Amino acid sequence: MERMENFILNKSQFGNNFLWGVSTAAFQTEGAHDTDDKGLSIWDVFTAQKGRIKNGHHAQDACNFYHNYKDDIQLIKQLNIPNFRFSLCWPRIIPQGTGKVSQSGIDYYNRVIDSQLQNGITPWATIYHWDLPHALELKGGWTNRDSVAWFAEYADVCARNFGDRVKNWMVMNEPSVFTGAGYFLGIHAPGRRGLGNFLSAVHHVTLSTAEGARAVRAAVPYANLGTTFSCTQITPASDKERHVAAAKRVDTLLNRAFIEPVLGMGYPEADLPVLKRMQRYMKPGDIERMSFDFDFTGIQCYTREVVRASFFTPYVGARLIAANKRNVATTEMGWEVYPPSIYHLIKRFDAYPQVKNIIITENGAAFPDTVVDGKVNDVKRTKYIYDHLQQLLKAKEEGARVNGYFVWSLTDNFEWAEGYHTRFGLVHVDFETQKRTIKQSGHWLAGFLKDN
Ligand code: IFM
Repeated sequence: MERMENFILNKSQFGNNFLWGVSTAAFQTEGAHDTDDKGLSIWDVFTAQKGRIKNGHHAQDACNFYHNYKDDIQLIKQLNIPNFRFSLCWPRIIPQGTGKVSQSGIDYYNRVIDSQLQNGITPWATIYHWDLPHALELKGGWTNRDSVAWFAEYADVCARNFGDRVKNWMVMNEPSVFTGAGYFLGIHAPGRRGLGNFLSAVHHVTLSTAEGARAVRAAVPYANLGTTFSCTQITPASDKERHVAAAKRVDTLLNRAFIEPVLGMGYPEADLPVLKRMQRYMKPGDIERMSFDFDFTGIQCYTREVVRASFFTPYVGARLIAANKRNVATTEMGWEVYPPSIYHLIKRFDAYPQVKNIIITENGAAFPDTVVDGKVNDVKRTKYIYDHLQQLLKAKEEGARVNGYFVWSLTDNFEWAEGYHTRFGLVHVDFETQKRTIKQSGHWLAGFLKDN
């Protein structure tokens, strides 16, 4: 077993105003899938379909955060983590997606928010973390341009109900992932495939990001307002011209196509020609409507990808070389452990003059954890977090405007198509009994964050 030696990072190196936090999402943790008048989400429907989720897992109970929230917030306090990022479940708040608001949904999030504040924890709310109301999917979901108005209505309801106490808001979580996996590859909800579904969803989500932000800004003028992007460093398989060109296309898709329109730059179609087809879904004025001056940009980084050219892959002409074929260390997700990725991405995003402030709104790792004598000795996760913090600090010391780091995740939870097998938590969850056990990584972080 690797030993935790030479751990010399110190919280004070990051500065007094640096934000430390932990992130979760509603569908992955709450459970209580049919409590009160909650509507179905696309994930409730998707997880009920045979063969969609590994081992047939579903999230009807998940971590039962809906009922355990008080105890889980106590755990955050015990870990000395001052900021908690959680998401609001759209069909819990507006069961049919538009129209009637559920008072029990509002009351529930009021309890969750108040409990954080009573414990000295600052709430950070994500408005959309993938659980679209099923009623809206029946009308075309994100492929329907009406989704922009549906989302603005929902964002307004959230901001008006919670904005008196929640000052930190994120509009979307990782649009590249939920549009790519959900609307192009069909491996996430709602399980749709194909370029038409993907491009229309991307465009409407991008418009919704800006419209949702405008709704929050109107209701909570002094909100600290951001949105989050999944980003991954892309390395060409070799310096051969065709691999370098393939890497550039993949980089454009994963790291630029979602943020640049929000920064007012339009879609980067010059470097990824398939994006020209986005014109089919665009209307006059959309370029301006897609842009918004966010207070911060959330970067969520876990790994890097190595890319080679491939004639057989449509639209991008590139394929990823799986980490297990490259003889590198991986996490339980099969993702390469590659901490310099976070450094390079912070520098990249910092280079956009429109990006004012970067917060790492997710970073973490899944490893096979087991409880032995009441302890979880997850040395690899602790080292993963430590090594990423070191890379973040390097970027910060070089002048990058990065001012926060949130670990994914508080507890082990429902990891989408992977089910419960892949554990990301600082806190272990026995899903049979819902027993929580703080892992060694959690104890390490608590010590690191302790005021002294
Ligand atoms: O669990 C997910 C989360 O919902 C979004 N970001 C990546 C995490 C790990 O895969």
